[in-house]
Amino acid sequence: MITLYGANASPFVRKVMAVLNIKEIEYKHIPSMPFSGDKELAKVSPLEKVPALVDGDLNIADSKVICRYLESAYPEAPVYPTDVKDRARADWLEEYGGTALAEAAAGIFFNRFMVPNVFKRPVDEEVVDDLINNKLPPLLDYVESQVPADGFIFGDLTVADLALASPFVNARYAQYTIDAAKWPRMSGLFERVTAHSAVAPLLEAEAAAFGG
Ligand SMILES: N[C@@H](CCC(=O)N[C@@H](CS)C(=O)NCC(=O)O)C(=O)O
Repeated sequence: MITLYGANASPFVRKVMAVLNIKEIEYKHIPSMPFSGDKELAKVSPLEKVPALVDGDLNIADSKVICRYLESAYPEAPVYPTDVKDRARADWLEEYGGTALAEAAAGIFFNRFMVPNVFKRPVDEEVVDDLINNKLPPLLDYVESQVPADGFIFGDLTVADLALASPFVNARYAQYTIDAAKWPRMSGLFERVTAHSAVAPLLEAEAAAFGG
């Protein structure tokens, strides 16, 4: 049986959990918290980041590595497009969602929630303001040019949709929502991803902790 390590409110852990749900793979979840000196996490995740995954004698970390492994090992219910160019574009959007976009969108959550509650430091609203008003808008402008007005980016829900939407679940916990007047496509995609049957139950489970 697969074991997944990581706090379910991480945008990266949520992405992997959604993939496991789409593929209907049973797994055991160990709710490891990064930044906590968790010795068990350090054993399975050398960089002490979440997620990490163990499948029999295989131990890997990093959501992109994990999602690719799951796609290869459990090909039923694909989570990446099969066309070579679509696949490359999906890989790029996953990269974009997991780097600059996550830093800005999940960064709002990090600063408003993690900083006071986990690191016990006061919230610096100037940092949050910079993320919301300077960092995020050009990133969202680009995303808006990449996503469809209806449905998902490649027809069925893929990792590309999950990677772009997941950081905004965190942002929403920190009172940020995508302005539908400025970014109607991404706002709509976010609503569709979060309502998807592979994602909605995850958010219900998180809601108990974050009022989601
Ligand atoms: N590229 C990694 C990023 C994972 C990541 O940064 N996870 C955060 C939690 S959302 C973490 O574990 N941070 C702990 C740290 O940076 O020490 C992935 O896709 O899995």
